[in-house]
Amino acid sequence: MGVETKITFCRICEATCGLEVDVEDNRVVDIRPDPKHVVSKGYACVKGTRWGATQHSPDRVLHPMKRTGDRWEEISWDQAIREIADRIRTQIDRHGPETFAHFVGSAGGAILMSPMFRTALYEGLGTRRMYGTGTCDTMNKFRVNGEMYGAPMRLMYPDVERTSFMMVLGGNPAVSGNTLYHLPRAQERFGEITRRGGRVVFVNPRRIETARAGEHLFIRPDTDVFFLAAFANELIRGGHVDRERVDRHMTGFETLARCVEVWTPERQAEVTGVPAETLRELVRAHAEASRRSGPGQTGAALYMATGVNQGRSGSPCFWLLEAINAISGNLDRKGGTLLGSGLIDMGEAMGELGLTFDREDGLPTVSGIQPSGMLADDILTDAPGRVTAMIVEASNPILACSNPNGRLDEAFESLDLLVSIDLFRNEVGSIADYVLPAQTWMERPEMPYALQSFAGACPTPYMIYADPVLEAPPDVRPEWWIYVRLADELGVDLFGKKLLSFAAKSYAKALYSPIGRFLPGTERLMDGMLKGAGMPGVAAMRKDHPHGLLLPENEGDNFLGTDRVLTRDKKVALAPAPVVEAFERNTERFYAEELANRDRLKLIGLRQIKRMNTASSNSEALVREPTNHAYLNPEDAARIGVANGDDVEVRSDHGKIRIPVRVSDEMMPRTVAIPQCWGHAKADGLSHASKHPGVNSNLLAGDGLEHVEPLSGMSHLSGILIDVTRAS
Ligand SMILES: Nc1nc2c(c(=O)[nH]1)N[C@H]1C(S)=C(S)[C@@H](COP(=O)(O)OP(=O)(O)OC[C@H]3O[C@@H](n4cnc5c(=O)[nH]c(N)nc54)[C@H](O)[C@@H]3O)O[C@H]1N2
Ligand SMILES: Nc1nc2c(c(=O)[nH]1)N[C@H]1C(S)=C(S)[C@@H](COP(=O)(O)OP(=O)(O)OC[C@H]3O[C@@H](n4cnc5c(=O)[nH]c(N)nc54)[C@H](O)[C@@H]3O)O[C@H]1N2
Ligand code: SF4
Ligand SMILES: [Mo]
Repeated sequence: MGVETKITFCRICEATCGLEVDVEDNRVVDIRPDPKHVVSKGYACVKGTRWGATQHSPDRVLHPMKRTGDRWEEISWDQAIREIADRIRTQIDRHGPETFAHFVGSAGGAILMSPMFRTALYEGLGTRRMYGTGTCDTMNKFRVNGEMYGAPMRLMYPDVERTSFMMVLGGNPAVSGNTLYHLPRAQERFGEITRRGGRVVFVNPRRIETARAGEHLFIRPDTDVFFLAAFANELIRGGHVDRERVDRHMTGFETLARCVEVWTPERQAEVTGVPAETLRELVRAHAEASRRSGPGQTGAALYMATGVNQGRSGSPCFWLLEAINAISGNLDRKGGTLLGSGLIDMGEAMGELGLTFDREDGLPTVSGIQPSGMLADDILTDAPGRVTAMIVEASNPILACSNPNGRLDEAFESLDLLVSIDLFRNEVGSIADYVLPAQTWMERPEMPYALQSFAGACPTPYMIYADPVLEAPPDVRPEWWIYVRLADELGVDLFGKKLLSFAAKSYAKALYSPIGRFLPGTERLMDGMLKGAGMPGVAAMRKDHPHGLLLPENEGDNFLGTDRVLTRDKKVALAPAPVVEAFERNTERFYAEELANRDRLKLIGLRQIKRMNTASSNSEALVREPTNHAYLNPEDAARIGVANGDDVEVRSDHGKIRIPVRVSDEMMPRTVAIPQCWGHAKADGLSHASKHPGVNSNLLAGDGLEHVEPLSGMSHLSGILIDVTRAS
């Protein structure tokens, strides 16, 4: 056959970098960055270029598997679907529909077809128990967008290409590939802001890799709310408010001003560690940039990511951040923050999924996602409606979610039915009743999902379509197919429409029968979506734009004062009641606690370039280190009496772990970072990962109502109080 080079894009993280893949006999021979990709322009990281080892891992699950005791048995799809459907039915008959839950992980966020059919199946069965790691990373943003702009998917992004002042709190885009807006080549693009005379400031308890592109400012974990409140207050007191814009397009300014007025630069400095004068100087620079307008030199933008989202004040923080962008006149303006447009208007389309209060504990379900921090409670409770059956798609919550003292292991083990849809038998798969083998991203046709294709959160607007690079092994299936087959077996109507449901089920049944190869693939659906939005269809994208198609730039001035503001009065709500109320209820109390705990250590996470959550730990091409480490500032290490390589015991209110130390002046004093998503001690299907399991830091995180942010259902995963001692 010889080697053939195929053009595609990586779907491991949100950067979705362009790739060239050399393929021979349906095997990856080499992967390189695609120099012609219209946005990533020759950038890709090692996770993308070394994907071959994961793709062709001997551990990959290639057939439906059933567990009986310790024994795994290969079964047919017919048997798997029949038995799983039977057992779902039994549980629902016994306990009601809410007993059957779903959990989706971050890899699920890149799969275009799955969400539609997954939701249709669960809605058809009448259950809303759909959990996900969305409540580990970003649900606070969707909640606040709903409150301020009228829909969770009204998601602004910073205009990185034109801004002259950018501040990034709690993200490390050069390593993470960024989140909630498209930014491959992050380091280079932030560097360009500096080169054209602007400023980029990274506010972070760790001197992060990305900070090499600009300035870095230490902040004590989980204190951003005080910093942002003081920033807003200084901005208002200094007269840097765009009154005209505020009066015309926004409500609640006076309430906002009243909320922040007690938060002076001096007061915040007591707990954040950011000197009052530094904050004042930043506000002046921000105000000056906001007034500027010139080519490549206009506007200011604040952005925050998971480090802040995972604190106790994730929603109030995002509210203050968005309010600062808005009142300073930077919202909907070049160089500030913009609302993109995608193939559909996701804000409108997802409206009703935005926010529901279907839980008895009063926690909201944001964007249809139940709080992962309540999952163990929801399983282990005796109350009617408890969860007894669950499908986990593309996730490994046992390592990824708060798991105080192993409580989540216990919860999963107690389920009457557990199904994992995955490439591997991970920790969840190992205790599941069935593991169903999924396709990898190289085996699917795709456009980038949600934020890019549908919401257009792209500073450089573009579109791309990629054919499958490899033919999938004969017995693996796309996730959507599994949901449709289950719906068929359970007699559930999809989308509440008999005819459409019948068509989907017949199609799924025929797809893997002898006539399957004559049927059109799912790219037909994508073709419809593209053409429906006035873009070239799949054939033209494939032929004329394999490296992506650049779309018109977003010039701003297309949101405020238009129907795209989805609040009832069509104005941006600067003081949404539930957020203001939470801010007022908690902030003084949290401040007092911060003052009392100033000398204690706090734990944060650390993403590493070679590891994608738990999903790349089995890659021989990526992971060689035997374990993760606890990173300590030299001052703290000396006080505790430890040096590089010594073991420490780390204790929180929820659990304890033992882990070796690395001493690093990248860390802020009194802050300890431990890379999360290690601790592969129990997976029976990850042969490489089990040789260097490392330690699960989420055994130290709490769960239940007290450790879930009440506005958004976000888990408290960053800024956890800990004690560290030398291990005996
Ligand atoms: N302390 C702390 N904990 C954290 C975090 C933190 O910052 N600090 N981050 C949190 C965040 S943001 C997240 S998103 C979670 C991540 O946790 P998860 O969302 O659970 O994510 P992964 O480990 O990336 O993926 C889990 C599984 O997806 C499988 N997979 C990969 N591709 C596919 C596919 O195409 N189809 C299917 N069916 N399966 C696939 C992989 O084999 C892997 O087993 O961790 C959270 N945990
Ligand atoms: N290499 C790699 N890339 C990934 C992932 C991965 O596991 N590995 N995971 C993917 C996923 S699921 C997601 S959601 C994204 C996340 O993308 P990012 O949000 O960019 O992720 P992180 O690198 O964890 O950045 C969080 C930062 O917050 C800082 N921080 C912690 N606590 C605080 C705080 O209280 N205040 C402030 N200001 N900063 C704080 C941490 O030091 C860290 O640098 O990354 C994705 N990309
Ligand atoms: S940054 Fe790395 S993992 Fe993320 S899309 Fe690009 S190549 Fe893939
Ligand atoms: Mo995430």
